[in-house]
Amino acid sequence: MSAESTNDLTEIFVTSGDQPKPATNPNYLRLYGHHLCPFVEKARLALAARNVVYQNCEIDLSNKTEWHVAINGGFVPVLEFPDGTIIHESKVIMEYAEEAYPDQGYSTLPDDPVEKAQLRLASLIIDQVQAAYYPMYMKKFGFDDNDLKNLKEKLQKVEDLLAQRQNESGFAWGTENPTQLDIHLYPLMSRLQYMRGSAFNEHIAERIDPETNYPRIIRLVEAIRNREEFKNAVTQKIPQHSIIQKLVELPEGQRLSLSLPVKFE
Ligand SMILES: N[C@@H](CCC(=O)N[C@@H](CS)C(=O)NCC(=O)O)C(=O)O
Repeated sequence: MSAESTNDLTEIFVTSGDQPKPATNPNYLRLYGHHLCPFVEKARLALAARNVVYQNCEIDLSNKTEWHVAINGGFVPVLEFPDGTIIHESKVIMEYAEEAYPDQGYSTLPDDPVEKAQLRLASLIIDQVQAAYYPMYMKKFGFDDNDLKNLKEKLQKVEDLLAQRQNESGFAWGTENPTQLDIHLYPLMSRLQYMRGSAFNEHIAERIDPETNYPRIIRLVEAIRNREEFKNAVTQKIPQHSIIQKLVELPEGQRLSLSLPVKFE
């Protein structure tokens, strides 16, 4: 790891708890993350919408360094600027990407302040879906009928929200380009779709059957995935399956943390 490149765009890896912090990149932003983290995925999507170039640094979250814990308790995403300034929290990074590059890519918010507020209000729905998703992962095969009912209700709320404005583009706000609402929805909704063919196929995917029951959600997921600028920003299906497999094999009561490397077969 000592030969890492800290002043160009070569991807770097922090894989052990005693690895020193890579020197600040004097030429580019650096995004500290993990390729399986849905919050990092939001940051990557927002940066990609604005066509922002950055160096990627993958962090082993099962083996945290002191310097990372000192930044924010050891969470990702973290964004570092060429002068060493650091920001974190996916929502904060999304807003930074939106505001700092008005002449690049496209805006992920409407111009009109009232529309903007309405979109932000609609985006809060993701917190409810996330709360319904959590037991599904944590209880694994102990996921019960009440959890399923709750999750289905929340997904129906998303489907109803999409029914208001989604058009042929597939994006939630009926816009030509994706908005922050799409970026908030995509990571969780794509994970739902990625349960197909995974260790959670029969237990969860079959019972939710998103393709039949939530066609608007699936259309949004596909619309995001088909965008050229997001090709390298979205989490891929095979790594997603590998993490579900790891979760399934995890001893009861143990917490899953995102390690490196993750085997993709
Ligand atoms: N509120 C944070 C949440 C980020 C978060 O939970 N990231 C997870 C990975 S998906 C993490 O860093 N976990 C480290 C840990 O649990 O110790 C954000 O939106 O950025």
